Amino acid sequence: LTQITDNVQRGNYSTLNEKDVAYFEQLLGKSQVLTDDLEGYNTCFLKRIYGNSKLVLKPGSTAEVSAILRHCNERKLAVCPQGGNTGLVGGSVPICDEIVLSMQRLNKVISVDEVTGIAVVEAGCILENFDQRAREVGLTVPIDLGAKASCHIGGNVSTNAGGVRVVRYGNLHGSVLGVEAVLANGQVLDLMSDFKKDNTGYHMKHLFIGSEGTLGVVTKLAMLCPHTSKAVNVAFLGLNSFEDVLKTFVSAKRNLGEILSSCELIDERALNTALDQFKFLNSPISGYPFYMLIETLGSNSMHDEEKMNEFIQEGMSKGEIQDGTITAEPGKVQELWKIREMVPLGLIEKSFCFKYDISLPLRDFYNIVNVMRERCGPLATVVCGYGHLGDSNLHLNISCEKFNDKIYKCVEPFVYEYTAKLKGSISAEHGIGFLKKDYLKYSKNAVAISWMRDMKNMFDPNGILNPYKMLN
Ligand code: FAD
Ligand code: S2G
Ligand code: ZN
Repeated sequence: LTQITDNVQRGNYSTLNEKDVAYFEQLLGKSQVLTDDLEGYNTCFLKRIYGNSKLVLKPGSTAEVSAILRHCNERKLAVCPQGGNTGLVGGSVPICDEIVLSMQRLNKVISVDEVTGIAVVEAGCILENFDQRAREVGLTVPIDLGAKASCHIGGNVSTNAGGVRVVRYGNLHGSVLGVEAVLANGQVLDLMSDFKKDNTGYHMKHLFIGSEGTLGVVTKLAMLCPHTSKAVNVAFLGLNSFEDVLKTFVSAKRNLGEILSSCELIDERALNTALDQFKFLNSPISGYPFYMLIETLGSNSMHDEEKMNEFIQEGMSKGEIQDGTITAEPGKVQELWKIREMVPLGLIEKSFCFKYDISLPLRDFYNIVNVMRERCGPLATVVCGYGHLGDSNLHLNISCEKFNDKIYKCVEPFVYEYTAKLKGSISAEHGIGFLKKDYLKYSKNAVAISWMRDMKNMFDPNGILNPYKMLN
């Protein structure tokens, strides 16, 4: 089976030896140093990359991460930091025989302050666990995505993940107050802060948000967590055209205003694929070309329900919304969200899927789905679009029986050239990783990329942190 990584030239890194393993075992304890059954750590979520790591290390503290990196830097051993391994761009698994640095044991929620809303958490904390702990004091983590049961908050920060509530909470650059990271030479960079405002010098924490493990290993975070909302309403709407989708989005912003917390789009093929693959899902409506999941988070149920009803009535009276259901009942809310969460999985359940995560100008948001359906013809089994309409972030998915060069050449680099022509982003929220690094040039110019390389060389002169990723 030819691997997408077969033609990668292994960098001139040292090869692991027994003395290294002995050092790590003495440092971490034997049980935290794995040398077999590493398949899971070597396999990316989309099963497109199978690394060849011979060693997985599971540090339990910042000091241990520091000691590991110091050793690897001196020995020039390549390292692949790994969180929940739910990344979709091949960034979280080794490409050759890099050591996997698994953050899973650095998973403590250190503190959650219900007065300031500030939480301090270790990078390897699973997002859902972090959110559950925050909810104990009436707070919530300002990011939510379908991988929450497995992804780590450190992985979310390292990929600058977006998710379904960017409409409400913005992205992580706004909610991360402080970062602790360990640099390639083992130095601990303490950029932690308990404040929203700290205008002292360069704002270095932002360098680690979205750096995908290439500038340092994030070990701790300070996050601003909003209060949970007393009133949660979700509408699941059926619409006849993308023009109606846009009108409904504008109306939602106008009529729901400050309580609008999510605006997701699912097209008919994306929905039907999920419903076909997962019989436990049940959609309250069917038969429309487009669906929108719109959520509000507010403090007054009566008031919010009234606003939501008026918004939908108006849309229906104008013929922009054809059908829909609204609910505030927690079980039903969860059921509707489950539909959205299972959409990406439905497309990879029994097929190979080319997944694109692109930002496009809102008016052009959906055209590319029709263009690709036309261009791929019978080569594809499903061509569909869904995603974060509120952020202008489309997930174009092109499924086929199995990977083949014909369809590959039909879709890439066409999708990226199309995106670049519209001055869009070739990666809205998933990052670059290994799979998209050849396409970075479609969204960042040569001068910017050269400065990125200089920064990488300054932070990691031996290039041991997540090599073969992000920058060619
Ligand atoms: P990993 O996959 O383990 O790693 C991701 C990258 O971060 C790698 O480059 C890795 O080296 C680096 N890294 C991980 N931890 C650290 C650390 N502590 N320090 C330094 N570098 C680190 N993404 C979105 O943005 N929005 C979505 O809506 C979304 N939905 C998803 C739904 C599903 C069902 C799935 C499977 C994935 C989804 N993703 C989404 C993609 C993925 O969940 C995110 O990219 C997530 O942030 C990855 O977190 P992780 O802990 O799994 O990181
Ligand atoms: C989403 C998840 C993965 C994908 O569902 O919002 O980010 O691209 C995606 O299907
Ligand atoms: Zn997404």
